[in-house]
Formats: sequence, structure tokens, C-alpha cells
Amino acid sequence: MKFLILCSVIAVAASQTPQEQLAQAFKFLDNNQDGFIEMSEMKAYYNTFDTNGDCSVDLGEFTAQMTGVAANSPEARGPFNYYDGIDGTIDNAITCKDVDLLFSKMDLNGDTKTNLQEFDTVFPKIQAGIQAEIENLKTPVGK
Ligand SMILES: [Ca+2]
Ligand SMILES: [Ca+2]
Ligand SMILES: [Ca+2]
Repeated sequence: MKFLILCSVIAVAASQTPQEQLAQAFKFLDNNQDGFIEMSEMKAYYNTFDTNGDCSVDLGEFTAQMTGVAANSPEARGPFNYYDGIDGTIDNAITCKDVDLLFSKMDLNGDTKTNLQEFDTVFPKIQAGIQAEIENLKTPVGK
């Protein structure tokens, strides 16, 4: 369940509706259950990946949180590439900057909190972005 957001495309149960997935993901990230996802809560989640605390999560740290997914499979690489590239550079690291930018993507009205309505708007886009990365990786090079 740890990897719910970062690997949302593969982690969620197929039996759930998109709305259920969304509500579950929101509830998971809203650690203190006050109805808002705060930066501190995003950081806490990020820190479960960034186990050595250097503000950089590499593919190894990322996939260490996944079960049943090969480290270099499209299903692992796709979400990694998506989050890695949020700051506009693919440097094989999901950095604190990527997370900051992910959070500002979610906080549409800029009040430093993400409510369910904002999450409802942004989460499907994140999922679509990840899906696109996975499809991209599955397409043979040179096509
Ligand atoms: Ca909260
Ligand atoms: Ca990066
Ligand atoms: Ca907000």
C-alpha cells in the first residue's frame, strides 16, 4: 500500500472503481486525516522511498517498495520516469524538487494544501501520465 500513489497504475486492485481508488489514495496520503494533503505528508511518504535521506530516489530505492515487479520492467520504469521528469530533467533520480513540483501541481489554488477536489482533478492526469510512460517503454525503439 506504500506505493499506492507512485505506482498507482499497477498497485490498485482491479476491482476498484476509479473513484474508490482516488478516495483510497487520498486517505492514504492524508496521514492525519484532516481532509487535506499537506507538503509534510507528501514528504513523509517520499521518505519511505528515500531511505538514506539524500533527497534523491533512484530506481533501486523506488522498486525496493514494489513487490512482484521486475526492476527494469515498463511497469516499474514507467512511473519512475514520470516522477523523475516532473522537474523537466530525466536524471534517474526522483528528487525533493520533483516532489515539490508534484505537490504544486496538486495544489491548484496555492493554499499549500491539497483537498479532495484538487486531488480529484489532478490524480487522473498523473495516472494518465504514468500510463503514457509505460506505453512508451513498451514500444520498440526506432518505431
Ligand atoms: Ca492532512
Ligand atoms: Ca529527476
Ligand atoms: Ca489547495
